Amino acid sequence: MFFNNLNIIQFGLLLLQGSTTFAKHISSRTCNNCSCAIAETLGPKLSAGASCSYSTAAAPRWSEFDAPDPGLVVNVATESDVLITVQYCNENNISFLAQNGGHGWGQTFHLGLEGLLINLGGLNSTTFNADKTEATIQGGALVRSVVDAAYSNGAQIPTGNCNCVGALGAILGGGFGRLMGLYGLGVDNLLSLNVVTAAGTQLTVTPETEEELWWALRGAGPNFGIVTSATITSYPVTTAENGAWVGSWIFTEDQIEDVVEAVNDLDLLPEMAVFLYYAVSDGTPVVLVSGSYAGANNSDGPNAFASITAVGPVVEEAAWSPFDEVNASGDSFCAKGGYKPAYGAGLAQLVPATWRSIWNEFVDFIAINGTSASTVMVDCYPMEKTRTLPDSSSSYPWRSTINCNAAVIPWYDDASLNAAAVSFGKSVRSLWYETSGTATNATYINYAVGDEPYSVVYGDNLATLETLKGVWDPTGKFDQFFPL
Ligand SMILES: Cc1cc2nc3c(=O)[nH]c(=O)nc-3n(C[C@H](O)[C@H](O)[C@H](O)COP(=O)(O)OP(=O)(O)OC[C@H]3O[C@@H](n4cnc5c(N)ncnc54)[C@H](O)[C@@H]3O)c2cc1C
Ligand SMILES: *[C@@H]1O[C@H](CO)[C@@H](O)[C@H](O)[C@H]1NC(C)=O
Ligand SMILES: *[C@@H]1O[C@H](CO)[C@@H](O)[C@H](O)[C@H]1NC(C)=O
Ligand SMILES: *[C@@H]1O[C@H](CO)[C@@H](O)[C@H](O)[C@H]1NC(C)=O
Ligand SMILES: *[C@@H]1O[C@H](CO)[C@@H](O)[C@H](O)[C@H]1NC(C)=O
Ligand SMILES: *[C@@H]1O[C@H](CO)[C@@H](O)[C@H](O)[C@H]1NC(C)=O
Ligand SMILES: *[C@@H]1O[C@H](CO)[C@@H](O)[C@H](O)[C@H]1NC(C)=O
Ligand SMILES: CC(=O)N[C@H]1CO[C@H](CO)[C@@H](O)[C@@H]1O
Repeated sequence: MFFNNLNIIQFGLLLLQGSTTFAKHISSRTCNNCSCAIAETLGPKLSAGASCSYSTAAAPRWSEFDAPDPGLVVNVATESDVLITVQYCNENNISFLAQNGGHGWGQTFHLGLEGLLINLGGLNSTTFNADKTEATIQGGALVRSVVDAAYSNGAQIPTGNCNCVGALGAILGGGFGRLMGLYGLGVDNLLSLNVVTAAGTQLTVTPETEEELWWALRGAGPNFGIVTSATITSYPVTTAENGAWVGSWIFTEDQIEDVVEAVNDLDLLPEMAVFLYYAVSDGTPVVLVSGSYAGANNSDGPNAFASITAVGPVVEEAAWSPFDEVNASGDSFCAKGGYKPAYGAGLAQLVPATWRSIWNEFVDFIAINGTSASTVMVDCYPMEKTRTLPDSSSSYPWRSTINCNAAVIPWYDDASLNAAAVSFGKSVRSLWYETSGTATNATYINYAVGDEPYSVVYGDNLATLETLKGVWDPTGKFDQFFPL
């Protein structure tokens, strides 16, 4: 949905001129729909920096496939704006959804023109305590801004890998990233959460204040509230150590079995993470492996990935970069727009024959005109640190199960390809599940779609989460992301 930008109402500017001007301005426009009425009555309650828009242009999404299609976007500027907006929606029976990085690809969003999108993008600060051991991330901060803030404060914060993803969007589902071998999952590093609840109250949630809600938010966050800010452990490191060596290797199709076996067998030290992709390069499908080794600029990286390079890549690139420049998964994945009905699976192992079958499916799909940005990917992480905590420590269910998150991302601009893309996505996901090496089908919530049985997303926590949902959100106001 793209409305004209001219319709943007700058509440802040208008409020500075007084409420009479505001009313006059509104009445001078053709304003006879429900969204208009909301903007008129909610707008004056918000802070000066907030604005409203009938366009989603200021809050673009990564994928247009089944994307929320709100009647009104509220661009909040303060944490109180979130509270006021939720209270207003509750009083007026308006459905709402918070948007952060806009990368959620679950197909469970159903916000329509009668609904309101709360764009958290203005809540983007990351601040630190004096000794840099704790950081407070606001609800709309993107990975890029958190990584930049951490680097310039001589610290590291566990985030997702891609610059463009909402930092808390990723963390509230679990939070995988290249530093998790050292620090554990994102949820393991949270210290407290400022939350706007379904009841329209603002709570500071810690293990001491609200033990059950604390547990639920760390794995199923989007079902239980809007986190306006989170305090998280930050790890001071010297500038020399605040970087990573990243190697990228391209292999040819005939090497698939050897490459997959090498990635599967790789001894992942805590500093490491490894990524395997199928992608199209200069019109040709290729197999790409990328390896990350966090720490100072020394020779540990190449040694650690020697079993990968032994397979014989046709192209090899490697460099050490300071952490604010490390983004090996590539800004290319971040590109917004187009249709990307992605499907994901959690894996305990990578099986060469499965990846051969997936290659064949990939090659068939990208033969369709306009699909060459499509990709198949898997991220594997050292899990020892994460497994020092018990499964029961948070509502993220697959701590002791999943070593790797895989996703297939069909990517195109022509909606007539939707059916072919969905079929390709589901087929690849089935291939993964069949040889996942896990006892049951399991998918990390942030890589899931919504057509899976919810036990695949929530595991054995499903019943407990449903009970807590009844306590904290009995009328299902947070019902857009794998609703419990
Ligand atoms: C290119 C790309 C790279 C990725 N890389 C990683 C990665 O390295 N590690 C990883 O773990 N995941 C990764 N993911 C998956 C990612 O975690 C999910 O897509 C996640 O849902 C994105 O969050 P977002 O804020 O960008 O999206 P949004 O669509 O804005 O949010 C997704 C859901 O979370 C809710 N939400 C977001 N912020 C808040 C908040 N502050 N409080 C309450 N609810 C909130 C939203 O309401 C929505 O329901 C990646 C995804 C993509 C597309
Ligand atoms: C509501 O009115 C505004 C202002 O005239 C307009 O920009 C917007 O498109 C309308 N919304 C719908 C859902 O018709
Ligand atoms: C609230 O809105 C929903 C539709 O969005 C409607 O079904 C329901 O009847 C409304 N409830 C009240 C009390 O108006
Ligand atoms: C944070 O948001 C403000 C207001 O939208 C913007 O001007 C600023 O550039 C953003 N900062 C970062 C680090 O993204
Ligand atoms: C990392 O070390 C290598 C080898 O000493 C050197 O060539 C390179 O310039 C260094 N990179 C950075 C960014 O310092
Ligand atoms: C491929 O699609 C583009 C538009 O996406 C179109 O311009 C082009 O003609 C198509 N090519 C073929 C061979 O169909
Ligand atoms: C797991 O996924 C596979 C492949 O999609 C499917 O055949 C199987 O029925 C699923 N298992 C369960 C228990 O749902
Ligand atoms: C290696 C790499 O992809 N570096 C990129 C990291 O992000 C910055 C800013 O987005 C880019 O300029 C770099 O090219």
